[in-house]
Amino acid sequence: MYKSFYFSLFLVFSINISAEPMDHMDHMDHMKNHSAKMHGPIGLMGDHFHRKGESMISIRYMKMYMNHNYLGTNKLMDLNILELPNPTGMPKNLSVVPQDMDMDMVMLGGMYAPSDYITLMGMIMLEQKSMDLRTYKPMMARDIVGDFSTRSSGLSSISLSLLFKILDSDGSKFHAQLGLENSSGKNDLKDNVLTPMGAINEMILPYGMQLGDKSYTLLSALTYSKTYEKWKFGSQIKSRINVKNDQWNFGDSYETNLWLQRDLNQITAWSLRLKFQDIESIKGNNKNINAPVQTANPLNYGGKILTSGIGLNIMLPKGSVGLELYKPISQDLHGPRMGMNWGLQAGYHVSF
Ligand SMILES: [Cu+2]
Repeated sequence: MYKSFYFSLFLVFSINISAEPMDHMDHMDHMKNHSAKMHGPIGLMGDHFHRKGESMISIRYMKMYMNHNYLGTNKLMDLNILELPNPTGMPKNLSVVPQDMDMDMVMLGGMYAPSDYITLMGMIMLEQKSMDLRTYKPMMARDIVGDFSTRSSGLSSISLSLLFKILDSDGSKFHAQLGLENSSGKNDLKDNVLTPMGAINEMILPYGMQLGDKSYTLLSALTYSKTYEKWKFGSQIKSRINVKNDQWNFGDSYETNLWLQRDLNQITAWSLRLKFQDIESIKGNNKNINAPVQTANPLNYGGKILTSGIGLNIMLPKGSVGLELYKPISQDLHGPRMGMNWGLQAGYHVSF
């Protein structure tokens, strides 16, 4: 299936080469579309391309809060998790249970179009993660030993992409993205952990708390949008495929986005978005990551997640701001793992 995806990418590039240059009507069309819905919902990446000579910089802040454990589509209580085996060794059962997690990210982005057909896009991501956990006795009555928190922060990843324009006429825009992401964040960070025996040990943090996986990922996407007066409809399919790792990597993922935007007035547009993600489990492992906690198992990552987003874009005298709030509609997770409760993204773009 993904082979045919690449074949169609190749096909659209070939068509693009033979495409005719932009005519006067297209230019008029562009001016008419200069509204708050010129950019898609703020949480989308690479949703638009630029015209020759244009550049853009953006800063975005993203937050995600998780506070429930799932196995498939079912919510789990701590009690259920304590009954599960510990695949990493002793003790026999899982004994440390994640309670909640906050992820805060800052993304710095730049875009530049050396021609009407190609836009370069670069992104740097900084991340901070913090997780609260509860430790239980490893056997017998499984009493609570205590609570503790772990934290990590720093550079997470850098990416560079090319966006290829395929179509831009009559309010329809269609483009492809091809890029490479280097997850350059540290993959061996340590923090203090409360063990089931009641000791505090410094240990290498589980996969999900690391800032990166030292891998390279191929990014590819196709984006289509259609503007019709006050309305705009958009869709994007996207894949992230790991091409080179160091011991382990976060799983490949496939994502589909559908969104609808409507102008509220000259400078404001609201949006509704549906995002479907299919994320694979972690590939490979680090032998030093072993603790009686679900997150130390590479299989307990990923799943199928359908998320809704409601957003607002506002044009400013210089640039524009966007806000989007997220709530999952359904989660079928490779658990036991924590699922998202809510998220948000806020950002500022300026073009020149
Ligand atoms: Cu841009």
